[in-house]
Amino acid sequence: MSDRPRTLLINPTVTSRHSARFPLALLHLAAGLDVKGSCKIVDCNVDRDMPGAVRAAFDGDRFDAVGLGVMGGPQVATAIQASRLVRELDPRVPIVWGSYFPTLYPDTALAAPYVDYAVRGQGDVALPELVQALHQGRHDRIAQIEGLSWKSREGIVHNRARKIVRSDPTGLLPYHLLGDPRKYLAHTYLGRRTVAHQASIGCRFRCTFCGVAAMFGGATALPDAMRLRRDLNYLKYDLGADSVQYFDHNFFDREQDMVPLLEVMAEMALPWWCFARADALLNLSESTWKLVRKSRLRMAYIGAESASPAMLREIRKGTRPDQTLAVAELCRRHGVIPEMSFMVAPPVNTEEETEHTFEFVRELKRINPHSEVVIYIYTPLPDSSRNERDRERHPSAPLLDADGHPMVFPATPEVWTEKRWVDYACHTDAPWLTDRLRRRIRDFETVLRCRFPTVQDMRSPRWVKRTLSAAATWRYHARRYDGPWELNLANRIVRLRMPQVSGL
Ligand code: B12
Ligand code: SF4
Repeated sequence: MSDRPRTLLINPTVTSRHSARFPLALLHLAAGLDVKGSCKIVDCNVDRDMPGAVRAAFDGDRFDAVGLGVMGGPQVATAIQASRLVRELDPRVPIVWGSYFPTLYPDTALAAPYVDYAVRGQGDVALPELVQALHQGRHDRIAQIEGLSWKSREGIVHNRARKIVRSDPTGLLPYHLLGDPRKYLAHTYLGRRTVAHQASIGCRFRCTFCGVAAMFGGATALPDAMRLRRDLNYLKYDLGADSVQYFDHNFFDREQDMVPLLEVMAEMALPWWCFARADALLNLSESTWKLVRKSRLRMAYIGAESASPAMLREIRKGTRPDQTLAVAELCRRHGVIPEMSFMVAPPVNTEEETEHTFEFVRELKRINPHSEVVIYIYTPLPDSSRNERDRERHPSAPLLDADGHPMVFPATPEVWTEKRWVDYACHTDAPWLTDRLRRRIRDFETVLRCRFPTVQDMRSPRWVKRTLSAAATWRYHARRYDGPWELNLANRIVRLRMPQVSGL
């Protein structure tokens, strides 16, 4: 083996080829690994024959470690499949899982025989340190690597947590490792060649339900304007991108820090989409809004979460329902579409909260009919998976299933692949829901989706959307959501798009 460590990074399949975007996590890791070694990336969202692609990666090559990014939900099954195959191809190569699943559930990930190491939180520095130690046979260093969980003879060891860093590779991300990066540009509502980009890392808030708070512990790191200019120049002029989807966990941070970034974006004038908070947008001054308009912000995904002030307090969201309504109006004035996400059916006051949210959505639509609405089931994280500090300061109430028994979360990745747990991870079902409420939520969503088809649906012709909207109008006005058989039938034929599953 050469004296430079070599790593294989795998993005197990999680979405359709059409929805595949830059695997930004693996590109960030590759930038760190490339400093002292080299690596290869296999993106199974693009290489649809996952076993074939993994086998081909091993053909004539050897690795010090294989890293897989694993998000809870449908990716757990494909990560298991890829990890088992890696073990078969080279039983000696250590397998490392990183991303949200092993961060939230490190013991569960390490319960699998095909996972040797779990990286909790950011991997940009932890993974290169691990690979270097493995390459040099320095197993004594493993216990010092912050953010790492691993198997010792005595059992699972969780090393100290690692602080978030804005790793700043001197150059661009190593896009060339993906072959031709242009294959990741997609035709979306924003433009014909939309690119995915991440400017800042983390989020300074600590909402109890959010995986981002568990991953980054309420910290954020912004890029400097020069770096953003360099990145956007490359994406726009070298790759030909005409619009940007920012994956930043929470784009609008403190106003004074955002202005230099918005100035760069206004120069580039690439229509964009981002995650944002209602309070941050409401606090922007008129002059900053002018920059936002100039930069061509088209849509902001805002976590409205709930119509109930009490629930918003309980989940420590830090925003209020009146701010959700106010930001819908503000966005209307500035020509930005607010894409509002709600979490219905919480474990307590389940039906009442849900109906209250339906009414609130109607109010939102009245204020700004262009608001897009995404509805999830509120599926809280188990206390054990929250960030250590938050767990101690604000322990959450125990979760009970429909029969009042304490919920037991899966102890192996395999159990997380069962439909009920995939649904839990994807916020589409929870054990405390009754069949009646499940149907009620589905029916409300159907009526709403038909009445107000999303602008993100590029596939359905305009006349189809108009016809469906007209067909759904009487139900929406009369609040007759239950059993919309005619809309279900029409939907089966045209299959309206669901952004909560496929992204933009
Ligand atoms: C892009 C994306 C997707 C894409 C996948 C990518 C694609 N299209 O090709 C799609 C749209 C498919 C998707 C789907 C889902 N997603 Co998603 N997604 C994201 C998003 C916006 C960006 C991820 C990203 O690239 N980040 C940029 C990189 C740089 O950061 P990172 O991923 O955190 O990576 C760092 C660390 O995690 C770690 N790391 C990551 N991988 C690895 C691998 C190794 C080996 C190591 C060592 C370390 C490591 O190091 C990285 C670099 O610092 C995040 C939110 C966010 N801003 O991160 C949500 C997010 C990851 N998704 C989330 C969820 C829940 C989902 C779903 C499972 C459910 C849902 N309802 O959204 C669905 C599945 C839907 C389905 N198919 O049924 C949650 C996860 C939270 C949690 N509790 O687990 C997030 C955080 C959104 C949120 N705020 O809730 N998603
Ligand atoms: S919900 Fe949004 S604001 Fe709250 S911690 Fe998660 S990313 Fe940050």
